[in-house]
Formats: sequence, C-alpha cells, structure tokens
Amino acid sequence: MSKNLFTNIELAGHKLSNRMVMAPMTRNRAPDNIANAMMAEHYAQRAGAGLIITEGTQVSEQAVGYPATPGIYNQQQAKGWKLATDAVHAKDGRIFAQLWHCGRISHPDFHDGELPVAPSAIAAAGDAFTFEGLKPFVEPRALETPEIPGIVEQYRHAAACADQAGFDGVEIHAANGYLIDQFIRDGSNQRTDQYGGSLENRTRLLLEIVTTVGNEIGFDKVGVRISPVNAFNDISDSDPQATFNHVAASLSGRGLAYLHVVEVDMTGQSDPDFDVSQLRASFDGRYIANGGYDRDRAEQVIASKAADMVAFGIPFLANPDLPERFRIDAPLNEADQTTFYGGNEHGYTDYPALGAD
Ligand code: 8OZ
Repeated sequence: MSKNLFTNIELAGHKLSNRMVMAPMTRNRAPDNIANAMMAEHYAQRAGAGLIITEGTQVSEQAVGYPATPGIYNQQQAKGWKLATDAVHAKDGRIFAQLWHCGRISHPDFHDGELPVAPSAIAAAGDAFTFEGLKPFVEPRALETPEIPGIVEQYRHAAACADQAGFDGVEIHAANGYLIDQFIRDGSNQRTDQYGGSLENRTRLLLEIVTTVGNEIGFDKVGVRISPVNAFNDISDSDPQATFNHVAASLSGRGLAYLHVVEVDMTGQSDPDFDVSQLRASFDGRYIANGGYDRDRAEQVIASKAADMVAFGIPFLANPDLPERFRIDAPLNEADQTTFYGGNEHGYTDYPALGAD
C-alpha cells in the first residue's frame, strides 16, 4: 500500500490530492509557440497528480531555444494555455507554468539571425535542435548590465500572463543549463559586474526574478527548480555544493511554494558525492525531489521527511493515471522514447489509463 504519497499537503492555498508532482517535460507539440487543445487534453488526462508543472514555457521571444515549445508572453499564448488550466481545474487538478529562458541553449535561427544571449560570451559544447535539424551552439552575446532589468521584466510579464491564463502558480526554471543556471554556475558566468564572481552575485538574477515575480502574483505561488549535479547542456561549476547550498539558503524566508531539485545528472558525468540533504536543510520551505524515483523510493523519501513531494517525469508521461496505479500497486505502461519530442497525439494523449483497452 502506498501511504505517504497520499497524505495531506497544502500548496498555494490549495489542498492537493496527493504528493505526486508531474515533472515538467518538453514535448515540442506547440506549433507557433502556442499551447493548444491537444496539450490541454494531455495535461487534463494527468490531473490526478497533486500538482502538474508544465513543460518549459518561454517568457519572451528572446527566450526561445527549441522548435514548437510554448510561450506565455502574449494574449494568444495565454488563451492557448487557458484551455489547459480550465481542463485541469475541471478535474480538480492544480497546474503551475514553468517559466523558461534558454539563454545560450538556442540558435540564431530562432532570433532572425541575432545571437542568443547569455551571462558571458562562452559557447556551450553540443548542438541546438533547430527547424533544420542539429546545428552547433554558437558563441552567445553577453548581456550588458543595463539589459538585466529587462530580463527580470520578461519573467514578471510572463508570470502576469500565466496568472491571467488561470495557472495556480509558476515555477522559475533555474535548472538544466538554461539562462538562470548559466548565471548561477561559474563555468558559464565570467562576468565582472554585480551579476558575476561571488556566490551572491551569481545568485542575484535568480533572486531578482523571484522577488519581482512574487510581488506580481504572490510568493506562495512561486516555486524554483534547480539541478546542482546536472551537467546537461554543458553546464559546470567549480563547487556545486557551496553554490547550491547558497542558492537554497537565499531562497529561504520568502514563503515560496517550493524548491524543486533535480537530484541526478542526466549525462551521468558529474560529482556523485553531492549531498542533497544539505539543500533540504538550507531551505525553509517545501522540497520536491526529482530524478528516477519509483513508487517505493518515493514512499521512503516522504516517510523519512527528506522530501515533501516527489516529481515523476517519464512515469507520468506514459501513465495518465499514475497516482491511481501507485495507490493500488498496478503495473505501469512503458514509455515510447521515439515519440517524446515532436509529433502528434501518438505517444502523447493515447497512453491508456487502467481499464481502457
Ligand atoms: C529535454 C529536451 C529539451 C528541453 C529541460 C526544458 O531539461 C528541458 C528540456 C529537456 O529542462
């Protein structure tokens, strides 16, 4: 019997139905960067999650880094997302929008030939996914100091659009090598202004965004995602433990919704000695654990109070009724990797629920 995952918890003024979170997953099914009815159906099918966090959703045109990923910075996009928030709410679910700026993990093809922006002019190793296939990442343009308030404003505006679209809150994507993570880590941030150098300086952009977004929609509706050991997107730091202990401590005392931690390295390369319990101890709010959890490990991590909630990615992708399956210990559908990124309903809204043939 699954017990701990089904105990009460409140978030952003709502009593959640369980402690299982649907992790954000990029699926590239939003042509023209606009969320659509098929996406609304996908999320509504998964409304049994205690909380759904959407796929990465751009805060501006400048933030785009992949084909067919949704945005939340204009009226059409907000209208598109309202289909999803209404459909999820109709099934008593809760849904946060993940606010995303790709920074250097992008390509001039998405920006009329202009360079992507980043803290410093350092190219990531690897390739961008463009409309014309894989192309090597380019050296990005380092943001000028006076441009930074404009970046913060992009997040404020996107959060206001998300609120208007009916989201229950937003998650600031500070993980996985995208813009905010590029500022936090010293491998990609070699600035000499107040946004580079010391830990305080490298964390400044994140904190300015959190403060501005919190003032816009309420701090209890703002979560933050970090990924201290993840080397995905060629991101690195000389001392991840010190860096992310500082990040977690700096996010405390603000009444945030949660801190969401990707606890694994998606590339299998970086420091296996990182101690996530130090993050938990440094942050004074709810902690969402993520990274390859199955039902039993999730039960354990909640029981031991090492986490308050657990986010599941691929299991939710392939099992629209994952909480029910965990509750009764039913077998899980297998995920089809070939339909993860791009495509249509197949591998998206056609995974069967229990009892459906
Ligand atoms: C996989 C492919 C494309 C984007 C992330 C938004 O890692 C992503 C992403 C993952 O956070």
